[in-house]
Amino acid sequence: MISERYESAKKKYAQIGVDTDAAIEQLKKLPISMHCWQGDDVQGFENAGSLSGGIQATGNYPGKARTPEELMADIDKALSLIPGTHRINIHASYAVTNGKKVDRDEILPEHFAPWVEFAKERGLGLDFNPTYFSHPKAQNATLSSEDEEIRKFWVRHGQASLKIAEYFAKELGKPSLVNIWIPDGFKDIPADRTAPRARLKKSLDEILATDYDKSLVYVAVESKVFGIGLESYTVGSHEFYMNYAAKNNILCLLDNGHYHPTEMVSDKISSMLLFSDKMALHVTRGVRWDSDHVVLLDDETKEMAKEIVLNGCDRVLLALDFFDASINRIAAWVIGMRNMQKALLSAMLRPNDKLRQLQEERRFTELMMMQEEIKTYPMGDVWDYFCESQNVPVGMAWFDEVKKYENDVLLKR
Ligand code: RNT
Ligand code: ZN
Repeated sequence: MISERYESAKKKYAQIGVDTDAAIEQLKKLPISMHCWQGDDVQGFENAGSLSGGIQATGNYPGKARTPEELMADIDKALSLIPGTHRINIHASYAVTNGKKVDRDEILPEHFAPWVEFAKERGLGLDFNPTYFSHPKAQNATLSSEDEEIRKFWVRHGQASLKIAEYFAKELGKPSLVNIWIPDGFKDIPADRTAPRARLKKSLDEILATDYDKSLVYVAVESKVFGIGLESYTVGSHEFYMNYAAKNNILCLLDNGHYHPTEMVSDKISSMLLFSDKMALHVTRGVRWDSDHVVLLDDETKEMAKEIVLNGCDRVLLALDFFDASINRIAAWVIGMRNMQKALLSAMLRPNDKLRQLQEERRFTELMMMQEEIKTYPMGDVWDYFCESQNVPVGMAWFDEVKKYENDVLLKR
């Protein structure tokens, strides 16, 4: 049944010059970095209390992970329902210290050994994020702090993070991305916009001066337009990081929740990649603000996927970033990951050369006709076949597994 549907879809796509087998091969090899923090509402293992830094998870769905074992089991469950082999994105606040208090500037590779073991056994890659929030020393500012002791503390945290990512890369034989995001900013109009940015620049210089293997560790900086309680000014703005990254030969990470609501990240990717070999993305869904809703198969996700496919999948380090505590957290991961993959598949199933040619020849009527017609092509049949060939549930069947896990595991927590 599934393979029959696939064969018929394959023929239909072949008529417009699209090779569905090739698309499946490409999708299979494309890793997405699944963010560990959807599993516990960005709580981490430090007992740090509430989430700070102008970001927020809302909802109180039962069964969130409370320990490394629970979080890893939940990730396992999610991965068993997502086709392909992926990466896991770890935040520093998910260090496994077995009850010992280890401050952020003291974290060592050994505190992440269980994550490495987890990844190794499953053939996953690992990415790393220093955690510049939910900490007493992050109450005012971090890398841009006017308090030299605080600023230095957070510089040490950044330096420690590079060493941990280097350890990930060496152990797993795959490069690791370190993504730096800080919440620093002001609620109201600043008197001086320059001084905090100058300090952030200095702090980043100090972090990057660490001795680390640049072929194994990619460093990215993530900008933002505003946060809750930090509405008027963000130290790490888009222009700040775009210039910093270009000058220092590191990567920009674009989070599509971090721009003005009508400003599209899909339109930025081509420009970024004309000036650097690689960039990184946090794919999320902002509803009216940077609300980090679960990624859907919506127009902008598809448009970003199109740009990734057109510009080279190996040039965009792809991660998800959302935290919805109002629904089953494992389902949230599965929906978001599968949607990102569906968006990529839909981009791979476009007759991209033909469409490009129509644009170059300014045959816009035909271009519009074709782009609209392919929207109802049988991508679902290719997707189902892909899921089946990857030994994951086809269609809605995965949800039965989540419900069972909710009853057997989550509701008992
Ligand atoms: C915050 C940034 C950042 C965080 C994670 C938890 O607005 O998007 O990437 O979501 O570090
Ligand atoms: Zn982000």
